[in-house]
Amino acid sequence: RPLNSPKSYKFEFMSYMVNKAKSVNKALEEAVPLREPVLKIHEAMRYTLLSDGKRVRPMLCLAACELVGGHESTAMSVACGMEMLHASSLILDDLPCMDDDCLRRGKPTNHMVFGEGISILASDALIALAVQKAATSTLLDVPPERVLRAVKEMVKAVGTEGLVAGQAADLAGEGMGFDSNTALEHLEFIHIHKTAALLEAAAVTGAIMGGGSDKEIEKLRSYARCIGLMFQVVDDVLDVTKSSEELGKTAGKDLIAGKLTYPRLMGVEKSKEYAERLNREAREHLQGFDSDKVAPLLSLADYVLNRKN
Ligand code: GRG
Repeated sequence: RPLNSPKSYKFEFMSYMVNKAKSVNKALEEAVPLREPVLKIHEAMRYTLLSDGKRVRPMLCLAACELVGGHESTAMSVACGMEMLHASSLILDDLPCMDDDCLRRGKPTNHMVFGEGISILASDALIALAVQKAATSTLLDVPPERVLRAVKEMVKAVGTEGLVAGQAADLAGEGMGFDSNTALEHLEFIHIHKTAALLEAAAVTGAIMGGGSDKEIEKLRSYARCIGLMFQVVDDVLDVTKSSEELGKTAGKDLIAGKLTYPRLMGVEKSKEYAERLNREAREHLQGFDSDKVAPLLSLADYVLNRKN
């Protein structure tokens, strides 16, 4: 199939995603098996971890590992760990004291089903399991220095240099007034920490496990950071186009309160241009890699830019 045909290219990527998601789902199921006696805490962990997600973070981790010459199995435990950290953050994000959501991935949120107490514990346990799982990679033929470096990147992406920092800034900004400059800075800080940090860690840990050079690891970090920001810009644009409200009109004006979004700050057209620029930047960071092996990551960038929901 010619790779320059957009249709066949998309199809190739979709089947790549589906295949990677299948192997990740199998490994996740094995990582949190249903045990006797069935405990509510295990059910709660499995409920969110195994529910229908796109598995973008593990896919990114495995693709980065393979890009630098490693094998899928080398990074699988770390890839599963990345999805556990993601699931943990989704559970917390949905709590009444955070975003207070009742639906996630088409199902009632974790706290709606299991109650807030068990839900918080399931989130904590998923972080612990993520680190435990990644650490077991030492049983493979991977030098322990690599495993340690990967674990360090994983936990960094969760704490006050990652998810926690982004969420804290999000909470602190609620109801605050911003002028257009500080608003953009604040929004970018939130997304770099809440979304890009975990995607970055996924790509970086994959490259570390696969034995990538420092230069390769940093290129993948920059690529994933662009993907993370682009994801949020596209998300905001989709929200506007879906609700068909002309939020773009407020661009450039002082923002008193309400949810900060890119269309609100720069208008819909400029937001779309920004997303396209991030896509170009993401691709530039991949220059110099093997052109066949880099195809999944190039396609992922296009997929994030062009998704419709
Ligand atoms: C201590 C783990 C921990 C977190 C504390 C609550 C919190 C801080 C951060 C929230 C982070 C968060 C939920 C950000 C949103 C990230 C995002 C883009 C979610 C949607 O990702 P997709 O589209 O979802 O990959 P699926 O369902 O496909 O996995």
